[in-house]
Amino acid sequence: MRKRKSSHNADDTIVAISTPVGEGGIGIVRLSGKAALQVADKIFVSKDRIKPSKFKTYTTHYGHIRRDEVIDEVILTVMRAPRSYTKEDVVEINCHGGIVCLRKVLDLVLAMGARLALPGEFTKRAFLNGRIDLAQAEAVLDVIRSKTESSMRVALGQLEGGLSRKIKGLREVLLDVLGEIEARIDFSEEDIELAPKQSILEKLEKISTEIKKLIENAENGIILKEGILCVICGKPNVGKSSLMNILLRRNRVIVTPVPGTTRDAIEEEINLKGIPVRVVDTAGIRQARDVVEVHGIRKSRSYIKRADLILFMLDLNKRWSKADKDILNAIKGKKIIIVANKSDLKRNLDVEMVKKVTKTNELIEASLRRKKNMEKVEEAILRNIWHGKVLQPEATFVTNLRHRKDLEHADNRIKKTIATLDKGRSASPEIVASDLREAAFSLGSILGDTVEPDILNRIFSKFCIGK
Ligand SMILES: Nc1nc2c(ncn2[C@@H]2O[C@H](COP(=O)(O)OP(=O)(O)O)[C@@H](O)[C@H]2O)c(=O)[nH]1
Ligand SMILES: [Mg+2]
Repeated sequence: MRKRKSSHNADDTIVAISTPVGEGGIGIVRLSGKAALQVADKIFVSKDRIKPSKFKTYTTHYGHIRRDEVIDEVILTVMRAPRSYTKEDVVEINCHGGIVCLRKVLDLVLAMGARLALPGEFTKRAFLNGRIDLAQAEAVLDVIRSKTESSMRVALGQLEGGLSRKIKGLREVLLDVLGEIEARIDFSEEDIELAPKQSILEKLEKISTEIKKLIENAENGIILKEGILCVICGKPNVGKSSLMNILLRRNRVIVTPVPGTTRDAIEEEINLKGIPVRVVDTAGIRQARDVVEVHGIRKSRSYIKRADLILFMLDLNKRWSKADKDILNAIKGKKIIIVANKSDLKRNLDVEMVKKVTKTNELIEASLRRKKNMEKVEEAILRNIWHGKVLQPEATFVTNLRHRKDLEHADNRIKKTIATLDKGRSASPEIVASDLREAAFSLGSILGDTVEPDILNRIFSKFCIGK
């Protein structure tokens, strides 16, 4: 892969503490750049007095970091360019994991002429030096932040270049087509009819179908990565907190027979068959009795606004009431699952009427006390997340909004071209070529071949320092 143009100070040798701040068994100070080995030579004393610049690549050495006095007892690893994370000379110093000694080693390295790395700068260099493309660089962050095994698997797939290969393939076919069309521009005053139109159309249709598949799957990919927000609503005492505890499989929230027990919204994350689901137990929405409840109810409403899915809880023992109606109003327009609870008690709720007024058939009768039909609630949540589709974890997922936008833009241009070509003789090769060029540009921007510097900065600023 060729070297990309860097926006700033790529000649500096950068350094950062690459492990999380706090007490740990070990902490790592990482250096990368032209002077990494010279800096290491100045501060590292190995047992046999050999300097790091003489170490073989991918070897590890015991010794001390010292200037005037010993600062820490460490293990130092050298990874020489170009076979390293950044494709530059990299030195990693495994120190004792306390923040004081890590800071002291870091300060010493800074004093020897290295510069503190910006967030994500190591990975940015890996990208700029052409070891990975931009989609892969973004996947590094996704791997670090994965919340479940499934999302981790998808991120790793992207890091290993699964998505990139697909995009690259599509882009190559597109560039071929573009080449054919551009050749015509030079040769004739005639319209595109002179080109082998049928074969061009077929190729474009094929690319468009592939892109569409990726876009369709993107919704799932983004869910897999970000998870969904699932909010439990209902009037006081219907069993919202009981449901929260059952979903979490622990007694997180206080459950009592007193209406209004939960006064604040409580958010926790669960792993539902690989999907990170943020579940929120809310204060029951009703006429507030005091100022605490006012705030609690306000928070409930704000969560409802942001929710991807609402679990609307009802009490089978109680008739449909104004309180239920108010909540139904508050959750209008949201995807809802109704959990009609307390099926162990006498029934007073007209379930058929509820289905009618809520316009949903997704109603589960359950008894949280008896743990009856609990798995049905979880199944319904999953069904709603995937719209009834079966998730294939091996598929290539787009998990990134930026990628989805670029794909949509590319597909737009390609569809426009197909429509123009379909119109027959009136197609202007110049316009067709310019649309396809734009489409190719969008695909290239996913890989980072054609990306704007400020987009780059935005992407890497989300990283932590040291990655
Ligand atoms: N009989 C019966 N009582 C339940 C059931 N689920 C919850 N409860 C009781 O209803 C009361 C209110 O429950 P809670 O979860 O605090 O409701 P919330 O106010 O909606 O959070 C508690 O006394 C629970 O023990 C159920 O399935 N059957
Ligand atoms: Mg509660």
